Amino acid sequence: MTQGFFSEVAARIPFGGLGSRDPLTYKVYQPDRLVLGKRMEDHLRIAVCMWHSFASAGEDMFGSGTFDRPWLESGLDPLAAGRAKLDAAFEFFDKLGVPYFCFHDRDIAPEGRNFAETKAHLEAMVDYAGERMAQTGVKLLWGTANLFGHPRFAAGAATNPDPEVFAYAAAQVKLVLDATKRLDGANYVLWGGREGYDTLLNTDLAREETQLARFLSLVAEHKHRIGFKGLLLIEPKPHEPTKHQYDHDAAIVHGFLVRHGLEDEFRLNIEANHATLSGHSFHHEIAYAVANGMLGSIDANRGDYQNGWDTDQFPNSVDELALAMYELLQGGGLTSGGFNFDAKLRRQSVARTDLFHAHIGGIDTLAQALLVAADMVELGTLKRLREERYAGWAGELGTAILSGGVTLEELERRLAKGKIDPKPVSGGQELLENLVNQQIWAADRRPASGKSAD
Ligand code: XUL
Ligand code: CO
Repeated sequence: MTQGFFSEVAARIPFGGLGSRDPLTYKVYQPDRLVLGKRMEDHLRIAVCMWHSFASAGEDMFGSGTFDRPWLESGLDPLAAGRAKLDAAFEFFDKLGVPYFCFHDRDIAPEGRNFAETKAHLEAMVDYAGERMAQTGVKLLWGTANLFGHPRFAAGAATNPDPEVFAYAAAQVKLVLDATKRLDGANYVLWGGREGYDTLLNTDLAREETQLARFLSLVAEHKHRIGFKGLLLIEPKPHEPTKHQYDHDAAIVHGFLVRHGLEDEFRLNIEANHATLSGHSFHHEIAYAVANGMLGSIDANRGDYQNGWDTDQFPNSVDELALAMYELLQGGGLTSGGFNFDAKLRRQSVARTDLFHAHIGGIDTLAQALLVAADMVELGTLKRLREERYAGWAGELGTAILSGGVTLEELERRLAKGKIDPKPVSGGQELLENLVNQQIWAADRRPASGKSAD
């Protein structure tokens, strides 16, 4: 195990169980524990992101970096600093014991003086990441291109009024998709960083939609040309940084893809805090994606109910996550996607060890939510009540309606004959809420002490 930046953590974080007093142990997460016949690690496919955890020093719009991150200090040779950043990151992934990581091109490789130099930087850093991956066994969940940080993208990338910016963004995505394939990444993500508008006064909506569709078609074509086997994922977000982001939420992205015949090429990367920013719950966004065969991967985090912005905190609510996890399990679970911690430390969490506390807490929350959701699946209560609620649709009337066998006139005739007389039925919401809470509170699933359940 590499030593260096996280020497206060000597070895891999062990399972300690709920009775453990050691904060640097997992209380619930056990990679090998079987849940519905599958290892916990294979259900969750956890990833750590490079941007918040290794490429940010904790700056916000009012102040500079606060974090203790020696690889980000000013005055360092950019490529040497880039290698140190990857050394620190892989030491962390390995000690945390997670199977995956995610990155933007700019997280691992600095922009050069021109495109050729930027490309050379990226290739050097991708090679270096490949070495670290081989050494630690940590894999790439997804790569992505940063098409929002540089001033050239201030008016968008694919949706920019200037086709030269479109070309630049396209070339950048090509390089990162090629790199993701080279690193055997499981997926490639497109978050529409500044694809949206600050004001409608200078914006041609129809034109920008056409540009975005063309861009995504080019990406899908390139994926097939190079034989990349992973999923292409679009990450919805309703606003921030622009006032209105085109990829507003799961349903809007889905509609866009269907309009442009791209629905078989892309899946969704659903982020919890983006869901709540769009006025939906995370539960809703997952349920929508599952119901429409669009679920790809998940960015795990949470917002703050007092604030209307993307606070990207680490998830800590089993109550909320269990419901999303339940929909996910009902939909067959993740395939090539995973749970990526697109989450950042608070600015006062300056110690490097805070990265461990944050991720341990987030991972345990996901693990506990998985256990609760698996219990709900096994018990089948929600499924049975849901099925009973729609049972009428399996009868003669329901089948006739859905198969197109009746007209409005026929339905009116049936009503007139007094054959149809619907009665209100309880939706049972409070009962269902109690059943869910009962599962969340159930004590018998919890490992009682520091002993591993296996
Ligand atoms: C921004 C965000 C991004 C994407 C990747 O809100 O979530 O970090 O996940 O570009
Ligand atoms: Co994200």
